[in-house]
Amino acid sequence: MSKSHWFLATSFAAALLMSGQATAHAHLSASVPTDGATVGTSPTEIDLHFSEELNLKFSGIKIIGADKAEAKTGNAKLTDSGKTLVVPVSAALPAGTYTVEWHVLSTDGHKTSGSYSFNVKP
Ligand SMILES: [Cu+2]
Repeated sequence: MSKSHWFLATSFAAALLMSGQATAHAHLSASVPTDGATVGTSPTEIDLHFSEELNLKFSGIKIIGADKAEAKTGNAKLTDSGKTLVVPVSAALPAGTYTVEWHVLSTDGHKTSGSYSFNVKP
């Protein structure tokens, strides 16, 4: 095999491998509070459980209140073999509806994002 043919063959193999991994990016599989939940007291942290291991540096959330104000959060960390993103809520959330906007990078190099809502009871 010539050098250029070898290059083509390895590129093709790499492309196949990468397309195989495309189905493995991180999907949100569970959260605390759960999607649509109404909780009696403000959560002290938001837990997002994903299907894949995450890269913490490029993963995070925003907690948006009804008035579009962003709630203050602490430093995120990973647990559960890197699959669960834990974000501390810095100050108690007043009663209302909150949207969690998340974005993550899984260790296979794919970015995913989404959002869900929960309510804090008055
Ligand atoms: Cu992926």
